[in-house]
Amino acid sequence: MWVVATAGHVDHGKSTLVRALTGMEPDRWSEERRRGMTIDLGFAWTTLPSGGTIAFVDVPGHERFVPNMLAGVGPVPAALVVVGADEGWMPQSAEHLAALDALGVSYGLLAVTRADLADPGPALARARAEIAATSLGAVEAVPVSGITGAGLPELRAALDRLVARLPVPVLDAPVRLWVDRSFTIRGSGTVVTGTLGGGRLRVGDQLELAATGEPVRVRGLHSCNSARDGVDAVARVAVNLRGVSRDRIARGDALLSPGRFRRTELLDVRLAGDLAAELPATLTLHVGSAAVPARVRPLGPDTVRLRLARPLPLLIGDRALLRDPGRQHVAGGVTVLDVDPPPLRRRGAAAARAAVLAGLDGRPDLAGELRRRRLVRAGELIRMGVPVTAAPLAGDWLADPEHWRALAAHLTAEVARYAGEHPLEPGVPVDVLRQRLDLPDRALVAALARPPLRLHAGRVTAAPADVLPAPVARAVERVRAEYGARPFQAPEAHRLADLGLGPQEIGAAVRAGALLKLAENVVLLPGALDDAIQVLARLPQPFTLSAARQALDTTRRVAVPLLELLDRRGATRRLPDDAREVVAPPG
Ligand SMILES: Nc1nc2c(ncn2[C@@H]2O[C@H](COP(=O)(O)OP(=O)(O)O)[C@@H](O)[C@H]2O)c(=O)[nH]1
Ligand SMILES: [Mg+2]
Repeated sequence: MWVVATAGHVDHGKSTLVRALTGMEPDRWSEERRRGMTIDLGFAWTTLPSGGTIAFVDVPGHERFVPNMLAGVGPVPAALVVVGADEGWMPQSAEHLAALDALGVSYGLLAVTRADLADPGPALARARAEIAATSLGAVEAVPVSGITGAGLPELRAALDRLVARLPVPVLDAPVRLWVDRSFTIRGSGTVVTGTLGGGRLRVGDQLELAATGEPVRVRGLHSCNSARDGVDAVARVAVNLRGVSRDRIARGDALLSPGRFRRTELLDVRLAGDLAAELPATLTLHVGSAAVPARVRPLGPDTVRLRLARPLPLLIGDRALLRDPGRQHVAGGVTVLDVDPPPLRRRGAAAARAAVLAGLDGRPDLAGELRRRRLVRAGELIRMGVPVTAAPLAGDWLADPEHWRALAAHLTAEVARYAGEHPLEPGVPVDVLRQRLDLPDRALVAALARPPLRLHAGRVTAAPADVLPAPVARAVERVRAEYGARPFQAPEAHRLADLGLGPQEIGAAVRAGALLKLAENVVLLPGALDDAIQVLARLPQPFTLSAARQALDTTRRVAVPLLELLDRRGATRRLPDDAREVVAPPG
């Protein structure tokens, strides 16, 4: 299916033409039919000569209802511009065309209606020239009469040629269905309709209400009045929602693929045509079917920051329109450059921001976003409309390569600084580094701690474990000199204190493999374990604690924890009668 919106001045024959093409009544309201004037959007569809289905979103032409018109064309990529042959180019011909141009609509067709009432030539020439100057470019033009039917076969053929040129919809795109109508059907509950421009919907799908983020489930789907299990873009679609009351969803809201959009109230945009300095301070932003008041803050000559009265699910590159409801004219188009812009707090921040925006064009650019944001989650970027093609560094974090290198250098410096401040600690706790580098996630510290840095037991260290602070190394040397010949004599607590070996120093020496700790304040030199097994293996097996103590020429203070350590290592085995035997004599 293809969807085309009408455009043009009131009473030029848009609804009549849609009626003639489809046999359906686009003016849904009795008031519209009584007054003979379209007030709100109308929907009708037909089969083209090629066999494809075309649906029309018929818009009101009256200037009072321009917001309704914008809600209709916002999500639609193609337009049928209608100009009356007798009246020719009129104010809302111009305003509607300006709106299509602002939204970047680039596929269209011109129908010069009421051709039975006047020579269509002049109106056709003028309209074609006006259209050629916009995003629509050169369009086919067909004179028609909605009353006599003259020209309708030619118009149908031209519509077939138009839809054949329309871009192929992206079916794996996330769904953002802008709601243009919502109503209740007895027995079914809430139904919303919209133009599905990309992606696919299935009965049972879970979606998100844009206004609140609330999850909703698709209970039923209709397209062109027939029930469907699934609907692929492009299509007019009616979605029956489970468990959503009618008052919670209305025109301007949207149904979204979960997790694929961020709701933004603050965005930076580029103006197409308008000068930032000349815009009023408050305007209405029209995008999709939504119309939201926006505070305008000029940044550069053609860039502004918008603060919306309520959040919208916008993506980088979205086209929208700023309109001044008071002055009743189209202010012009905008392209969304950033949906998560930095706050402007410091002096000069606005000017700096303007300089950044000057280099953006609304095309999502991963490398550029990383450069500007430095560190960002992949999911955040996807929700801004930036395709993520790079692998995350940790968790789902991505970083600008240059920033990442700077962080790694900073981390190395902090590890060295901390080692200087706390020479006896086995490295810097990960959380301390996370804070010092102002990182949002511990996983990033781990990812940055690359060799020669090491991450062990929640700490990052630069020094290999066997490098001891000099005073500790000297103390260990003294122990070695004094006790090397009496390997099972542990220095007394007061001797350790004299040597400057407190609990922290002993801990550092043990981690470095320079001392062996048997118990609090009981240390031996590291070779003592192997030596002890040699000695014990020469005893008659099994042997008692007392026999071991004598053979090792030591005290219970050392022998008890030493044997227990050997037991734990599996070198000795403790028997039920408290005697022991050597399990694996040294080879
Ligand atoms: N003679 C003639 N009258 C037309 C034609 N198209 C529309 N009209 C009449 O013009 C008036 C406005 O038409 P309508 O379709 O409501 O215009 P819209 O406001 O653009 O939707 C109605 O009275 C129609 O009957 C046409 O091609 N020929
Ligand atoms: Mg109408």
